[in-house]
Amino acid sequence: MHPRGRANASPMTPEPPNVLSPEESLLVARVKDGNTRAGARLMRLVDDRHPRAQALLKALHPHRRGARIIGITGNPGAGKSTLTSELIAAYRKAGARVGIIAVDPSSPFSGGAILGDRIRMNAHALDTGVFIRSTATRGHLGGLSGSAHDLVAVMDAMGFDPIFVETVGVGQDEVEVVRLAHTTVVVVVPGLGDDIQAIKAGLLEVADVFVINKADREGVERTERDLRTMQGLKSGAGGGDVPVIRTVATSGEGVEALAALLSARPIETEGPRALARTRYVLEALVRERFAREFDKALAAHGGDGLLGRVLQHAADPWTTAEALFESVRDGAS
Ligand SMILES: Nc1nc2c(ncn2[C@@H]2O[C@H](COP(=O)(O)OP(=O)(O)OP(=O)(O)O)[C@@H](O)[C@H]2O)c(=O)[nH]1
Ligand SMILES: [Mg+2]
Repeated sequence: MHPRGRANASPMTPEPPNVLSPEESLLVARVKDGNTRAGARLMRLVDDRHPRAQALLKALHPHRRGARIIGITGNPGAGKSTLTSELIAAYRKAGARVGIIAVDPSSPFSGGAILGDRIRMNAHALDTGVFIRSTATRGHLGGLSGSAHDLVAVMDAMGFDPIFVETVGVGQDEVEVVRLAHTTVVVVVPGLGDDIQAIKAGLLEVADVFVINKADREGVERTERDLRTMQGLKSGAGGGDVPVIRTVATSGEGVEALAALLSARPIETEGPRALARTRYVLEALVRERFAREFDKALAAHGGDGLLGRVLQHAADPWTTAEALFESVRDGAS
């Protein structure tokens, strides 16, 4: 019943997983040389969680260059994509090749967001010095996505620097994904008034820089004051450690200043912050792997049938979870 795969593949001597075929080696070589088509191909494999993607990423790893990674997050419609597009222009003017990863929160309601991003960044569509990619926050099976990180790795090896990761700050996972960045920009807009608390605590926590975008609107002063107050409350001191920059993304106002501020920030390669970033990346990769294995284990244990038994109290959740965990553990080796 089982298809044998390639005719010459012996079941006793499986292909060493990390050894690349000549075609795969060529693909990796092209990616590190910055070839756009090769890069796009590898990113597709990464996004599809193709079985060969990891081996390719591992081979690419020695060619990473250490690009600056900038996270951009904020409430829906705050102007993140417009701002990113302006930042791209600023960095392009300075001669940089810029990568952008637009993270889709994978909600059924966000179908238009990515399209919107694409249109807003259309100005850069024909520029080979700009690479724009979209991806989903969650792995296909609900885990925290490791693919944003993997796409960053590919762009970094291709020589794009800086790399922007834009994500909508609506849920924990969506905010969390910017933790893989060296610097996180949180975009807010004026006019929130008393509702500034509507900016999720999670958003405040990840901010290295606040941007008050749409500064052409009323209430900028108040928003800035509120932000500084919240900072003060958080740090317990005078606050204000986190810089606040005003922009009008639609006219480009303030964008040069923002780009200058971002470029001046050190890229931390050691210390607690760098370790936390690394920890996040590893956790995302492990969780994603776990989510995949969990789904397999659940299916192997009867899928909906098993869920039904737990639901009907015919099986207890603890014993069932133990059995599933053991399957995940044993299957993952
Ligand atoms: N008045 C004003 N409008 C702006 C400014 N920046 C962006 N906009 C408008 O705000 C709307 C949303 O902008 P986007 O850049 O798509 O916002 P976003 O945060 O990327 O949106 P999502 O990705 O859907 O969360 C667009 O209509 C922009 O033209 C600004 O500085 N001032
Ligand atoms: Mg956007």
